[in-house]
Amino acid sequence: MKDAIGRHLSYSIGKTPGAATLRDWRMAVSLAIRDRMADAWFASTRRTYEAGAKRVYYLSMEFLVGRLLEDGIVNLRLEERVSEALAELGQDYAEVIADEPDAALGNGGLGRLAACYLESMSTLGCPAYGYGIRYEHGLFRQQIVDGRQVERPETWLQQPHAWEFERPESRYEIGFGGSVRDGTVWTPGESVWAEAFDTPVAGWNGRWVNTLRLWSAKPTEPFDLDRFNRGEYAAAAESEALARTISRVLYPDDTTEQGKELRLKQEYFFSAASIRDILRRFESQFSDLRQLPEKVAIQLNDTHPAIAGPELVRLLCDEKGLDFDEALQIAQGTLNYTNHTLLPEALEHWPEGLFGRLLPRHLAIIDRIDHAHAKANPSRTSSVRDHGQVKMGELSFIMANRVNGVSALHTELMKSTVFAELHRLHPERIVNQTNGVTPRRWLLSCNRRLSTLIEERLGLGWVDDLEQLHDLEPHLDDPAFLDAYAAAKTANKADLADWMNRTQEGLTADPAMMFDVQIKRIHEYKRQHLNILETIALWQAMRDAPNAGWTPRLKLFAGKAAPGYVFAKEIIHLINAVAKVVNADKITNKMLQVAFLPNYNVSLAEKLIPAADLSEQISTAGKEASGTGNMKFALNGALTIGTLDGANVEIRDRVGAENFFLFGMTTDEVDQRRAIPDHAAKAVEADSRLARALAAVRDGRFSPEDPGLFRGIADNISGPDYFLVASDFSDYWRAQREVDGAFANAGDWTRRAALNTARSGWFSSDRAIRGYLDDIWGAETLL
Ligand code: GLS
Repeated sequence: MKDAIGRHLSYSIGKTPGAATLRDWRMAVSLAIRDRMADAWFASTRRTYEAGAKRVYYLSMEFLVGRLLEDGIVNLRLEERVSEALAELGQDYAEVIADEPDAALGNGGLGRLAACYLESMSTLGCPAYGYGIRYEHGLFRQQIVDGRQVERPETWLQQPHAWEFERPESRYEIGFGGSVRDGTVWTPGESVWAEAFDTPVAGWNGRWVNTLRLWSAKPTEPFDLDRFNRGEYAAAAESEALARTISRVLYPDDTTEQGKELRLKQEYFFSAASIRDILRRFESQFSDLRQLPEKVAIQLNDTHPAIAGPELVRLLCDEKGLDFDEALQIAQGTLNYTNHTLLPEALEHWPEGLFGRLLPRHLAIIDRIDHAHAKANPSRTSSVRDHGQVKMGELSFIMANRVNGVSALHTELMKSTVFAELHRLHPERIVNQTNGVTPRRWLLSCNRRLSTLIEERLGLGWVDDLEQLHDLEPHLDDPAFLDAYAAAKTANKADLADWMNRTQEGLTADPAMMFDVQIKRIHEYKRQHLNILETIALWQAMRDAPNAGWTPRLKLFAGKAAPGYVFAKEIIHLINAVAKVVNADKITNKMLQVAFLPNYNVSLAEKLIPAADLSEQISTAGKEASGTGNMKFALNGALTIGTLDGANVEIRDRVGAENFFLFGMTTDEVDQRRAIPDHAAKAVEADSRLARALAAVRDGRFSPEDPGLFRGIADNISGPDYFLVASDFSDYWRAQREVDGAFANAGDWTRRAALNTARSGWFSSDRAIRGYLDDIWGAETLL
């Protein structure tokens, strides 16, 4: 290992040890680890060809992979060798690992799920490819300036990326716009190249390695030398800049017409390139396109790649010469669709004008698909095109062999709400696959203290068979085990507290406090504002009775708000404003501290989750499709305070109701409550704590220099309150006080935390992928 690192330092990076920077060392180690993946990578491909096996293709706008070096080292079981080698070379292992920038190619749970699934597919030996976009800047980097979110471009690719292989020979010309002649001959008005970059994804023990193939946009028109020579430098580079725009950022602000167009271009760009690549690979091995459903399963991760359906039909008809009905049947046998949200604003639809301008041939194909479907299902009343919009959820459903939800509750709600009619017509099509998380990253490597303790008791079999964690339960009768479990948590908290106290102004975190954590995208349905309101009420109650024996708490928040989502940004501002006041209050600040940690990403989650005592999963029932953070917390021994929403329901069933703090209305109760006029005003009237906390927000207690600053939030909660913050407040307060009481009994708390770990094995992404293999893809594993 030492030689391998040394060789890369000299011959790949071109530095001597004396001149090498931390980045140089990190690059050299990364290349040495990547080398060790190569043989298994080639072998995986060879075995897939030899077996004539079915391949799985996971198309996703997001792959939130985070850092890759530690993942690679852990999965190849090279940790000791690397840390020893680095020590001999005078380098610090942890520093080298931490030098890697996060690949922030995703927004939240949907993108992280795609990353966990890729890793699990490799662990299980399922031949698979991830297909997405190689965003130059990924999701924005969040800074907090004067309490407010400021977005800065993410710069992860400004330095060479150690893990990828550029494949200039694998490129496809992707067209947009133009016109259609004779009904089928599409001549695009402009085009770009989609060029492939491949990253190997190694599973546990490095026995199988799959590929993440990300597309980068390149100009088809070379740089304009004539204009350059005339001194028109900017104009000369214009076509290149325009082409690159397509793979520049994740989720461009689509509140403008240009933003919408760019987003649709991105979706077509990566879907079309992927479909062509899939067909090319298929045809290199098989000759009959009718075999496609037998040899290929394509998973559409949400509706973002939905255009892959019409594109596949188009290629089969217009380019391969199949007739339309046959092409449609082949495509429907090959494609599957995962729905990740029921929120109407997140279910994609495109204005027909824009769609027809950019993808004229596809719009005609969508109409034909829709007509064929309506003909076969005469009782259907809805259609893909509706009120001048093209509805991508409907399209995805119609084009899919299987459609899945991501938790039991969410799947049932899909059947009874957004897809009620299509479900009636195709009652066998919707299936459930509750989400999962990879135990390699989310326990073994992020929580060394706990995973070492588990290894001492159970060995390492649980790492790829997570249900084995059940075998911890007998150890809970051993006081030494519980002490060690508590000690691991305390040490994780101490590390986090040290780091936060160094980096967060005004904060004095103490590991003896309860670490109460809410980390996720900032959204009204996730109700960070319910949490901060309860924080305010708690602070007021503490000030009233400072000696009432309060359980000391640190409230931790992190998460990004979409740049155009004004209310979510106000919530961030309010949290920071409350933190400033509360942390400075000498009466309460030994009992209550609040922090908003900037730039939430995968690496920050890896720090926070192992140190959490309490996991906040407090969405309005029916709104959180599943959640995956909730699973990571339970696995790492945080108790959940949560509503009956998404996968919380299943977590509670498994860890036991007595080890979960339930509060709030159910999905049905939410609907009933919303129907009551003035539901919020009534709730405020009935709860004096809530009224007082709201008054403090409204009257500028946290913004003395601008007293009206947060009035909008208070007015929303006591007015329309669509997400029912006010109506759930009292019960949330009650559950939080139950948490206080439980935390005060340290021994019992530890036992309950350990039970959460022991009973979370079902939430492994290996289990989820087995479910997809059996119920959706009909594919075999080769290990
Ligand atoms: C999401 C849901 O909001 C989450 O509840 C879910 O866990 C995740 C993965 O299935 O998908 N849908 C979405 O649009 N973003 C998400 O994170």
